[in-house]
Amino acid sequence: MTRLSGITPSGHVQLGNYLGAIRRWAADGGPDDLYFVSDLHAMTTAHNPARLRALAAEQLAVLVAAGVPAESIFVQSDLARELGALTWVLECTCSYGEAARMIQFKEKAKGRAGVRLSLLTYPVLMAADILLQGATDVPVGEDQRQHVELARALARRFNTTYGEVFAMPRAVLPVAGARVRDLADPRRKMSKSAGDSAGVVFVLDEPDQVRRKVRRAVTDTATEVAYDPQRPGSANLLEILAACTGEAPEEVAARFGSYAELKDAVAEAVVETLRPVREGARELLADPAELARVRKAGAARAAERGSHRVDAALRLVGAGG
Ligand code: AQP
Repeated sequence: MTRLSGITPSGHVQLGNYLGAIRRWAADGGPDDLYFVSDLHAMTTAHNPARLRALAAEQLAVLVAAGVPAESIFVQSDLARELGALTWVLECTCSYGEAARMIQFKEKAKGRAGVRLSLLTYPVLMAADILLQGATDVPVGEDQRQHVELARALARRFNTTYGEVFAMPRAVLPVAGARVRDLADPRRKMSKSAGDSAGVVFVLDEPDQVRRKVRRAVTDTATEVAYDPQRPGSANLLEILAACTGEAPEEVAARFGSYAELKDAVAEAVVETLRPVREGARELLADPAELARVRKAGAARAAERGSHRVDAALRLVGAGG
């Protein structure tokens, strides 16, 4: 079984990415699991090249510092040649109607001017990500399920039309991690690309920034601290603290007499949980030669794992040498 998970450098890595995904990748990953920084996917909407490069480096450093095995990490664009060729082969296997049916495309393109063609075709690049690496299990949320189904349909069609090259992938439920909501607007999830980052704790934030953001978190008018999912602001703080301490949110709630005390405890727990990751990532970012070494080794392994599939696919469609 090969599980493949990605993180898109669409903004600075935030606490939800860490508690909901990265921490799990480090703790529960199997020997064949793969993790990648999907920088090519961050180009489907307007982007800034220098910022994209810096964010991809930051994510790589955070993954390594968080304890995700370095040998299982790679940056997507380091495989741009293999992925570009495979995406083309898969686009030639995919109908326009299939791509245009993707709900994510319809939602993201709606009402927008100058929509990039890549917003329509990125599920095919995602299929290439999956099929190149021979991934069998792709942990995704509901919103990405349709894309994994597309990858599966393309793999099956290719294999029956031209010859067996690809393993059949399936969407699997991600290991349940914490769902973190925005501290300033707990009705929405914490996101790295949120327009207003007042309620977003970034993994590389300095401790004082973390404390400030947590102290300003929106709670509710009730005075006693209790865990009630209908009160999203306070529930969010209790869930964050519980995720940091490994307890249940109800258990945590019983310890506090006021929101001020709770916020202090949440701030300290978050600062301490993120400390080793922040310090490790900053150290790596300050050592570009070491970061480049890690990146190059990951790219070489990923290319070695996947390039025979592109070669075989090209040969079978009647292309390539
Ligand atoms: N708030 C969150 N709580 C728990 N888990 C979260 N994840 C993201 N936000 C939260 C998980 O982080 C992993 C990597 O995320 P992604 O890069 O694939 O994109 P995303 O889910 O869309 O994350 P963001 O931060 O919200 O990015 P933008 O702003 O670009 O949309 C995934 O496993 C995700 O579940």
